Amino acid sequence: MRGRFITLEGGEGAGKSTQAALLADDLRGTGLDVVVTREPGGAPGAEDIRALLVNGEVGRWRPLTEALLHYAARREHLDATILPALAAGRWVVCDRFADSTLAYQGYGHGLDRETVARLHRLVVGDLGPDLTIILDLPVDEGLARAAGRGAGGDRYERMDRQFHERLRQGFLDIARRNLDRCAVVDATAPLDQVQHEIRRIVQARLGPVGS
Ligand code: T5A
Repeated sequence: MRGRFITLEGGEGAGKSTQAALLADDLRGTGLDVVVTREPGGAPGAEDIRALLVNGEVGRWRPLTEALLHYAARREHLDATILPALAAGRWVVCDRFADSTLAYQGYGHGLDRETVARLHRLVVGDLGPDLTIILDLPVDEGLARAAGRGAGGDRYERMDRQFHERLRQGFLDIARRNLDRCAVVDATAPLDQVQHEIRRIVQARLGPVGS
């Protein structure tokens, strides 16, 4: 039986990586075989493309070029990691996926929705998450959490505050337009409460899991 595909989305520092690991542990505790992966990246070639995207000057790429790089990495990630895992019956928990392109390159950088949709149809087609958790929190809080990790921040963290506000509203709009697939979680809550809420949503949306 095909595995399930769950994505975590949201702005900078929302807690996606932390919650992806916790969710995977929860699912493994029920006997499931789980792969945790991320975008951009998640496969050797895709990680090479990631380096082009997260490093360097803020204005390094034009919006369409940037979207093409994300979709190139995504196709590699799908073929090398996600699709083989799902076909083998494994569950895939992915830290960001295509909603991030619409939020960042679309709502954030102003690339129009139809262009992103056309790229998506060409590169990804009908493949998509069974469930998307959108972690929502105020921009300043997310940026402060991300900054707390030190190292000066990656290219996206250095983009201006208005950009981050647009993509926060973008993720909320994506959730409103995809009620069957998406659930928004208040990421200002303590870690364990966010974890509990995600566990509740997974069970409610995907049914009892594991053995
Ligand atoms: N991107 C990506 C695009 O522009 N288009 C695309 O199509 C895709 C796929 C790299 C960048 O690429 C862009 C978006 C990104 O900027 P990334 O590696 O996922 O993507 O980078 P970030 O989103 O920046 O990921 P972060 O690692 O910064 O944020 P997370 O994963 O949301 O947050 P996390 O778990 O690392 O937590 C951050 C800090 O907050 C604490 C954690 O301990 C950690 O210190 N924390 C909490 N503190 C208090 N309460 C809670 N509930 C907390 N949860 C976590």
